[in-house]
Amino acid sequence: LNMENALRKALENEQFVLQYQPKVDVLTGRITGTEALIRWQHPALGFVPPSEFIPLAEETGLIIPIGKWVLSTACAQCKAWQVDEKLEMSVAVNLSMLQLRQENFIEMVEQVLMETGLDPQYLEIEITESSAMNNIELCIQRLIALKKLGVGISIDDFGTGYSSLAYLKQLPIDTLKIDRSFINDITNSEDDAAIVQAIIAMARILKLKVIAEGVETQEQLTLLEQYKCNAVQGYYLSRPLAAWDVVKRHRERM
Ligand code: G
Ligand code: G
Ligand code: NA
Ligand code: MN
Repeated sequence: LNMENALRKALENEQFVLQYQPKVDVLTGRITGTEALIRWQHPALGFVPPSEFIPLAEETGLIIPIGKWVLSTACAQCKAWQVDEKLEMSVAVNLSMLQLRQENFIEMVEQVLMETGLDPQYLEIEITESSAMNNIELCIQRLIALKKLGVGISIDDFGTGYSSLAYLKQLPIDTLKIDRSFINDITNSEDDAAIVQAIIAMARILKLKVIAEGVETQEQLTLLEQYKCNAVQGYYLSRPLAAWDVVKRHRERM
C-alpha cells in the first residue's frame, strides 16, 4: 500500500478526525480553550499517528488542503460549542510553515472565519518556536497580518528552538507554550525548574500568557501553580478528547 496515495484519498474519504485537548486555567480550574489535534483513521492501516503523516503531507504539499480542513473543522466546532452548548472556549490550531508561506494564507483564514461565523478572538494559531525562528522575516509579516484579523498567536514547544529574544519581541505573540520536555522533569531537576521559572518571569515582563504542556502529575501542577503559570495542558488534566467529551468534561469542571 502506497502511503502517499492513501494520504491523497484520506480527505475525500473522510478519514481524518480532530480530537481536542483542553487547556485549563490554573487559578479557576476551568477549561478556557482546546487544541485541535488531527488523527487519521485508515480502514486498512488503522490509526496512523500525525508524527508519521504530517511530514509526508508536508513533502507532498497535501498539508495545504489538509491544513485548511483542520482549520475549518476546528472553527466550525468552536462555533457549534458556543451556539449549541453555550460554551465559550477558544480553539487552537497547529500550523505548518508551508501553510504560512502560501501567498493567499491570510485570505484563506479570513474566508474560513467568515464561513464558520467564528469570532476571530476565539481562534488561536500555534506555531513552533523552531519553525518561527527558521523563517523569521516571513513569520513577522504573516503573523502581524493574522493578528490584525483578531486571531491569537501562540509559540509552541517554547524553549527548544533557540529563540532570539530580539526576534521574539518583534512577533505579535500572545502566549508561550513551555515545551513538555521541561515539565517532564520539573520536580526532579533543579535546572528544569529554574528554566521554567525563568520562562514564566520573561513572559510576565513581555506581557505574554504562559501555558505549560505535558503536565502529567499533581506534583508538576502544584509547582506550576507556585510559579504562577497561567494555564496547563497535559494528560493529568485531560487527554485529547472527541468533541462531545469536551462538553462533558467542561460541565464536570463548572
Ligand atoms: O498529539 P499528537 O500525537 O497528535 O501530535 C503529534 C504532533 O502532530 C504534534 O507535534 C502536533 O503539533 C502535530 N499536529 C497535530 N495536529 C496537527 C495539525 O492539524 N497540523 C499540524 N501541522 N500539525 C499537527
Ligand atoms: O507539538 P505539540 O505540542 O502540538 O504536541 C501535541 C502532542 O503532545 C500530541 O501528540 C499530544 O497527544 C501530546 N500530549 C499532550 N499532553 C501530553 C502529556 O501530558 N504527555 C505526553 N507525553 N504527551 C502529551
Ligand atoms: Na501544538
Ligand atoms: Mn507543543
